[in-house]
Amino acid sequence: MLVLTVVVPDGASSGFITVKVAELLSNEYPFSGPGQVLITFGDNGNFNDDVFKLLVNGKVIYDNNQPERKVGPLNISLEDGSHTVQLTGIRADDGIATYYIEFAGDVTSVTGDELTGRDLCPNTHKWYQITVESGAEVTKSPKQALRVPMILQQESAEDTTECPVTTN
Ligand SMILES: [Ca+2]
Repeated sequence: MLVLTVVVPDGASSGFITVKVAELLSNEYPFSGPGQVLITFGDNGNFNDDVFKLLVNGKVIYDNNQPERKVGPLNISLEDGSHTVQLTGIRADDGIATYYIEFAGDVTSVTGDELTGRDLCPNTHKWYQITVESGAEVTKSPKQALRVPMILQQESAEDTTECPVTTN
């Protein structure tokens, strides 16, 4: 057996590797790199005041104490298989923690909590189990199926708050 060291070009995520010697072509060797998952999340309430933290497989991906309408898409490399995504509430000053999360890229399924809501209160969590399959993005259609359009949730002072009110 002959061992060859092959450098896969940047940007190639899956396909076949062949070796060409003179005019002779080898067999095709299937190749797939890690899956590329795109995660977008934020505050979709009409008041942009809520703060969330994102973890994937227990590792902090995004942690910033500023309310954001839209964080991402964050590009995360993940091996094929099942992975855990966690969105944690950090701040919801008005007591209504409006959130959304979207998955795109090499994701074939998402299960778990609601992808949008108004109850991601401080120190609570939303959990998602995603299945990653490298190269899925190119074969999947339509990939928008896993995404929710940004429609702002209405919040007003008359609304009942979803989060326990803390007095400092
Ligand atoms: Ca809010």
